[in-house]
Amino acid sequence: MAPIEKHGSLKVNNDRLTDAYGQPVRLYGMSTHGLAWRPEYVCEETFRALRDEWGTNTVRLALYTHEYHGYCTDGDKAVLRGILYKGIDLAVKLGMYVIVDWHVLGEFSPLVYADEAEVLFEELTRRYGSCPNLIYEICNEPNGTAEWHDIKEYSERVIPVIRRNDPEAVVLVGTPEWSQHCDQALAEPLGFDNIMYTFHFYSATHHDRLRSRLINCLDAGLPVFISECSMTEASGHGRTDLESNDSWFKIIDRYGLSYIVWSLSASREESGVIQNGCGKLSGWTDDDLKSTGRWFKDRFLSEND
Ligand code: IDC
Repeated sequence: MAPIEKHGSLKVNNDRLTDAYGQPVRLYGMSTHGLAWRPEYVCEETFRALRDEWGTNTVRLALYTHEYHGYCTDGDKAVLRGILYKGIDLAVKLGMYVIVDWHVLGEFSPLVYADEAEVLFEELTRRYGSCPNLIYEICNEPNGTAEWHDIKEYSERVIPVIRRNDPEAVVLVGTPEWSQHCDQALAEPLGFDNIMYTFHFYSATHHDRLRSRLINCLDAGLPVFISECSMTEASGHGRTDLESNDSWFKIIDRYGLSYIVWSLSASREESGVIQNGCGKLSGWTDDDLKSTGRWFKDRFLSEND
């Protein structure tokens, strides 16, 4: 049964993501790399493989706003929107959940491109309205000088735009320092329903200090969604740390968290789960995957949701 048939439209009940039947539900799957970098994976063959060969229920579409032909810099908006819509339409066709990720990163603060965000989310929600598959992630990773009050101000602009056309949609909100400061959201949460705050980890860089921060927030009842993680260093390169990764996944299991893995790409970096040079769009064997790909694929297949 397709994920959407099983769970229908999602809601945030207290601190939990729940399905149309009021049962707790967990989303898990792969994030694309930037849509401008790797558009080839936004195709039916790949999404079908993610659903049927890897057992995932969600795909995240990363639309960079700033870097490398970013949507708000030198990217071709029409082309990028075309790839984004294609990805959403495919996920809907295959009954998967789809996270539209407004990939704030190089510009630090989501306020920099807030006008463009309003335009895109207005257009998206007009187009997809009450489609239960969509989840809106309005700022991937604020960082640098961006503080929680900037993210709040931005959210208070963008969330009402989304709510006008899609009143019940689940919205994911990033936090300062590359979505690691969920404690600041806990201290001063947003005044909207159906919100989850994102938390990102890269197991070889992030250890106990951040795990404790996350646990404190979860124990205090903050709704948290891991919309990006990997077992590499935060650069996306370097070694993997299996032991630290196991500690992170113990938390994911204990609290029933959703998690999305960075990234579906055959890049030179270890976080790109497919071997550099492998051109396949589906049917990846273990030899076609890096150690990250093998680990996460096994993990997805062990989910029994
Ligand atoms: C990285 C990509 C890399 C690209 C870079 C651009 O893997 O190919 O050159 O972005 O700045 C994040 C970000 C995500 C990063 C990833 C790895 O959300 O965009 O991707 N990462 O560095 N947060 C922590 C790690």
